[in-house]
Amino acid sequence: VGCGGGDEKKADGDKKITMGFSQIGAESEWRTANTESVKEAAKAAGIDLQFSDAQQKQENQIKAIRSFIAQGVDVIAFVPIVETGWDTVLKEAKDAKIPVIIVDRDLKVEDDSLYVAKIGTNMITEGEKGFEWLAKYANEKQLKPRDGGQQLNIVVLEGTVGSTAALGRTKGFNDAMAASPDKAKFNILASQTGEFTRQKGQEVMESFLKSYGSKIDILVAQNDDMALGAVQAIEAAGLKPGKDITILSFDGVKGIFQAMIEGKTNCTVECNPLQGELLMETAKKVLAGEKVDKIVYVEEGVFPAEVAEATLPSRKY
Ligand code: GYE
Repeated sequence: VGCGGGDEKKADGDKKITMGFSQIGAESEWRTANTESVKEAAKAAGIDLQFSDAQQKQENQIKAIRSFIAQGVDVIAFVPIVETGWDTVLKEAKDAKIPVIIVDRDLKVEDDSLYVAKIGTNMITEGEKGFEWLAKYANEKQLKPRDGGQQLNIVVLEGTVGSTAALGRTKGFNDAMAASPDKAKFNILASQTGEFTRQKGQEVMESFLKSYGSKIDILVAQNDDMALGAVQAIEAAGLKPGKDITILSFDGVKGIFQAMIEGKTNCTVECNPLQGELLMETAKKVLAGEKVDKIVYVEEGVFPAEVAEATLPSRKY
C-alpha cells in the first residue's frame, strides 16, 4: 500500500520482527523479573524473541550477539554485564545494519552511534537516594556505634565487578556521603563484591563478621538478594539483622518486602526491572524509522520498612 522500501514488512506485520536478546543470567530475583518482563512483552507485541542466557560471562554475550548478526535478526537488544569491551562487536552489528538497544545496565563505547537507544534505570541516583535515606534514618533513630566508637561503620556488599549497577550505586552513595553535612558520622569499613547473589552475599557477610565483629553497624547491599543472604549470616552470628545491624539494599523485590515486614532489613531503593514493554515499543519505532529517545529511564521509588506491609500487595515483582 505504497509504504515503499523493503522495511515496511518490519513495521506493519507482513513478517514478524525478530529480536535477538542477550540476558546476562539469572543471578537475582530482580533478574528473573527482568527476563519475564522481556519475554511477556515480546509475546504481547508479536515479536519473535531469540533469548540467550550468558551465564554471567561477557564472552558469551559477545558470542550471542555475533550469532544474532549471522542469523540476520531485525534488532538486537542486550544487558551489558559490564560497562566496557563492547566496541568491536557493536561495530559488527552496525556494519550489518542491525540496530542495537541497550537494556538495564549502561555501557561505555567510543561511538554512541553504535546503539540506537538505552532503556534502564539511573543507578547513580539510586545510590544517592540510598545514602539520603540512611543519613535520615541514622538521625531519627539516633543510631550509635555498637563498639562505643565515634563513627557508624558501614560494610558494603557490592554487585558484579565492572557493572553499572555496582559502579553507579557505589558512586551515588559515596558522592552523596562526601557532600553530606553528616559525613563525619559514617565510615566505610570494608567493601567487597557479593556478585549480586544470595549465596555470595551470605559468604562475604560471614567473613565481614569474622573480621570486624561488633564494629559493623550498617550493611549496604547493592541488591536485595545479597541482603537476604547476609541476613542469614547475621542471624547465624547471633545478631539481629535490621536492629543490631541496619540494612539498606537495592531493587525492591518481593523477598525484601517480606524481610522488611519481619523487621530484618530496613530499606530498599527501588530499581524497576519491568522494562520489556518499553523495549518492544522502542524496537518497533526504530524499525519503523521513527525517532526514539537515546536514553529512557524507568520510574522508581524508595521503600523503608514502615511502608513494607502496606506496599507488598501492590508489588509486581
Ligand atoms: O540490581 C541486581 C541484578 O542490573 C539493576 O542486576 C541490575 C542489577 C540488580 O542482578 O539484582
